[in-house]
Amino acid sequence: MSYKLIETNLDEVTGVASIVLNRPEQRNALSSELMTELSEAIEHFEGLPVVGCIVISGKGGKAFAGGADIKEMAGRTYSQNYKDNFITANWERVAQCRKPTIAAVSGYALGGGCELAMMCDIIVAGENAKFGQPEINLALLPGAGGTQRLTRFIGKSTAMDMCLTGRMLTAAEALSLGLVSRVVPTDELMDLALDMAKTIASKSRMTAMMVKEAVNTAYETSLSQGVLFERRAFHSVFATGDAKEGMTAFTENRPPRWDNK
Ligand code: CO8
Repeated sequence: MSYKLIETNLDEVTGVASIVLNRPEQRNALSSELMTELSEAIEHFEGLPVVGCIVISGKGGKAFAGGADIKEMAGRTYSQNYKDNFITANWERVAQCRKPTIAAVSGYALGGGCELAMMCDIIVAGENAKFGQPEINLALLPGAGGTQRLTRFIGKSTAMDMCLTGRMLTAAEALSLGLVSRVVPTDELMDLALDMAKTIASKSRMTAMMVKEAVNTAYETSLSQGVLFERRAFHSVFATGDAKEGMTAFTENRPPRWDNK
């Protein structure tokens, strides 16, 4: 598939797919055209059995993404937004991807850029990363989960601070708050992200998808419902060939062979 505003790559040996947001001169601003391409690429990779993990990053190093495209949004009206359900489907497609996703953030992840990163399962960051929800400076508010996912991930006080003052978190702050899982020197970021993706892709694909579903359920349900969901998933994973293979391989002291086709 060929795209204008993103670059994609698939390593069929490791099962790692990567998507690079490619508007560096516009700080990878998330225009509706770019988001359409991104959701198409996610759809494509999700459907390929060979893909075990998807890494999303931004070209140029200065920004993962500077947010939704303000120049494009400036002309929109309330009725257009309402009638089109303003590009929501394309944005949510990333969150709905059933395969594990990693956001590799170098530079700015602002507004919709921060929201896009939070739609991924894991965020890893270079030391130069900055996370923010500066929509308030435009008299806008976050529109793709910034008030909701951010609050669940880092708590009310810091989320309010970011959304009301527009202040950005450094990579170190984001790490200490649990927004990102790992921070490395910026020039090591892509190696780290691709390596993590390779590790994830080397596991049982089906079980990795079940793990993702179970962890995400923690954000959608009460604790008792979530624990019940997890228990049911745990019971059902015994019906898969991979779980049998994993436990058998352990008892036979050999590496497992997953049914990842
Ligand atoms: N939209 C459009 N263009 C942008 C954006 C953006 N979000 N960010 C940067 N650019 C453009 C600049 O206009 C500039 O273009 P040009 O060269 O043509 O003038 C180019 O990128 C380079 O920008 P800078 O010179 O400003 O680069 P710096 O490296 O100095 O600064 C920043 C980078 C910090 C990212 C800065 O550009 C900035 O503050 N950008 C705006 C950040 C922002 O306000 N983001 C929030 C946008 S609103 C939003 O995301 C709402 C999400 C709702 C989603 C809802 C979906 C359903």
